[in-house]
Amino acid sequence: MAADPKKPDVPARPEDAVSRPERERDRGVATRQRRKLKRPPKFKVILYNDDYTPMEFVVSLLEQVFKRGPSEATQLMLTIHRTGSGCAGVYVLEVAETKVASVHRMAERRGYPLRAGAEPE
Ligand code: TYC
Repeated sequence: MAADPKKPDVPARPEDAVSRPERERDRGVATRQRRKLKRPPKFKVILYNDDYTPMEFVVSLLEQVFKRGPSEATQLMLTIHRTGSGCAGVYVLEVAETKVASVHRMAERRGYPLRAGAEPE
């Protein structure tokens, strides 16, 4: 087929070289697919009470791992101590699992039986 003199075979602007949906994605324009994306599910990190882990250790762990302030960490530790468990924080799954692993690693290093777990929010 002969080349159409009205249609240049090299695009005048670089963005004309890609399909319309690709251009929209590049510019962050909302597409049907994008609007359907949901926020990732969140998980509570639960700390469980036990009879052996020192209160001060739980408080410092709530400060270090879960970024709680000193008085908030103390209140939360006492809630866990009295009720048997409590939510230390809410995170996406990978972060929640990392926090649980940190709790277990820090407690085991000191020989404490402190347990934590992640559960859907
Ligand atoms: N019950 C522990 C004690 O009396 C304190 C404690 C609080 C342990 C919270 C674990 O998740 C916990 N020393």
